[in-house]
Amino acid sequence: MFDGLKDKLGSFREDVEEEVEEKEAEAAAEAEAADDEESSTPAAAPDHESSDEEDDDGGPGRLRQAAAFATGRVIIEEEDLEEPLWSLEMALLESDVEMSVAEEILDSVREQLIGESRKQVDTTAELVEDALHDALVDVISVGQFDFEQRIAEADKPVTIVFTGVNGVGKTTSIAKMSEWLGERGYSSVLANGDTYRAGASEQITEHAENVGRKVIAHEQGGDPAAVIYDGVEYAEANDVDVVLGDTAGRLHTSNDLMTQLEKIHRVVDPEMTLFVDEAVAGQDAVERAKEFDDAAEIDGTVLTKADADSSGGAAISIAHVTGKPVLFLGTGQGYGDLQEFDPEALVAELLADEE
Ligand SMILES: Nc1nc2c(ncn2[C@@H]2O[C@H](COP(=O)(O)OP(=O)(O)OP(=O)(O)O)[C@@H](O)[C@H]2O)c(=O)[nH]1
Ligand SMILES: [Mg+2]
Repeated sequence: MFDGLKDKLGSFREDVEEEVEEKEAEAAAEAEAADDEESSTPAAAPDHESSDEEDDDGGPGRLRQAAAFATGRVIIEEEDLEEPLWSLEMALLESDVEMSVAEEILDSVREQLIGESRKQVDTTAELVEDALHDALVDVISVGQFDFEQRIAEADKPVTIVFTGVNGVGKTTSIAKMSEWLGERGYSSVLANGDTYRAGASEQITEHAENVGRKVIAHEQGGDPAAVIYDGVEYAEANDVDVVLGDTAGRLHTSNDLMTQLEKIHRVVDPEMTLFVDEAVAGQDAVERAKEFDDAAEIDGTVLTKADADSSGGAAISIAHVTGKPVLFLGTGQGYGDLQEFDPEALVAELLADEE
């Protein structure tokens, strides 16, 4: 998962390390040269007081560097980061990280690294890692809330509606979510709001049988809101905690989507509407998330097929672009392959040293 991105973040760390090592070598050479000068030309008529500002022999930067070197530190300056940051930007964009999100990450890393010697500095690698960690966590964790707690606190039955384009994994995610909830002690019923596609009912029924849940379905062509409503009635009558409502895959540009989701809202007032898309779709998934959120406010995203995604761009960008959190990652085709999205854990993994 996200291996390509992981490699690229590793390269940034190496780039900065290289720059700093070069700088250290220069500062060391300079300190040596200054020593030599001092011992060979003692008392060179100090007719003016030397200060950082007035020093024109190599500029204040060199003096500061030499001083910093004497204390075992090297100051990272803007120019040292220019090339590594440029490479990082290219790497993020290549990884399908959305432009504004990449810029935010760069600004944050730049701000945190420049002038870094004033604090107690560890190794350059640690510095870079901290800066990347903070920058990534900031953009990734936008809007995060505790999903399980929200389920626990909501009035029962809790209705969750899943929306998104064709074939991204909505129905599979519903079955996985049902498992996930079951493991945490919540019962659930599946409602087939995809009354549009032929075979949708059979498909969700098969998933439901596999995970041992009840499905509420109507005839093809029926009203999705009515199916989900029946799901809620069934849940109320049978003390079921959660109603998971499927919908037909459709384009965010379709007026139908708005009309349908609006009707579902009117009829069953769901606790959450989750947008489902596939991580492998990269920028397209980010675009769609934004458009779905504009068309029919979403509460969060389920990002499927993360197991097949090496870029990580969608996972990094979606929350920042929509202002709504990524809540789950689909990590395979099994019913257990749904992970609660944990920004800290994801960033830790992205920045972990190669084995
Ligand atoms: N590798 C992988 N495959 C997944 C994941 N989630 C779903 N899939 C696969 O994606 C395909 C489509 O999944 P569905 O659940 O049918 O997608 P959908 O959004 O309901 O599709 P429509 O109802 O046609 O709009 C299936 O073959 C799933 O097994 C995942 O996290 N990882
Ligand atoms: Mg489906």
